[in-house]
Amino acid sequence: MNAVIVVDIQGDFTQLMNGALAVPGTGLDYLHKINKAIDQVKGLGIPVWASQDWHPADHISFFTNHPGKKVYDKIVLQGKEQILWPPHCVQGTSEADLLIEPAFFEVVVQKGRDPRFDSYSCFQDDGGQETELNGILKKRMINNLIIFGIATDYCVHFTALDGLARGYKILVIKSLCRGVDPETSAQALEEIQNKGAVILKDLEELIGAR
Ligand code: VGL
Ligand code: ZN
Repeated sequence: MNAVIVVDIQGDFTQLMNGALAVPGTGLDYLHKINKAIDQVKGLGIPVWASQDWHPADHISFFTNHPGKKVYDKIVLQGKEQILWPPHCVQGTSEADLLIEPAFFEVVVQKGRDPRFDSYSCFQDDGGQETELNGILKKRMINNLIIFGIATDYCVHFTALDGLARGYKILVIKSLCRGVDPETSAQALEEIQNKGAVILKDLEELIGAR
């Protein structure tokens, strides 16, 4: 069984909404492409889910919560590199809203809710706390995950890695993803491909591959 996960299509990640962490290539055209893709996969009978970055105002990933640090500085947290982001996707703000009609989604998985841990992955945060995603996938007997959205080099990357580690077949639709940085985005796609993910150019390739 298949499901699509549309990752973090939220105001703060888009140029369209002048977001705090606006990712290149996320204007109105991109939103149109995402909406069209959701329509197409729904037409194939594939359930569409979404993730939503959902941080409290005192979240550890915000540079503003680290006195003396600047935006995009890197620090080490629990032995892992942490980029200090501009405050983004703060719970309850309009910039954290999904830019796609929420009724389109069967399931919306929120992540990064614990102020102490960042969570690029939709499966679990950096403290090891699982979201409900794996349980719901198992319950619905979904073993193929089709992933696209923002950001290629962060949430798409780590959700794909965690999905592979849990034994899912992972397909990423490249033309429907946008990355913070071209270099780390290319590296992310290469890494997940080396670990067994299938990178498809576009949705047509997916439909052809079924
Ligand atoms: C993300 C940076 C910070 C993402 C979330 O969802 O890709 N990136 N928080
Ligand atoms: Zn975040």
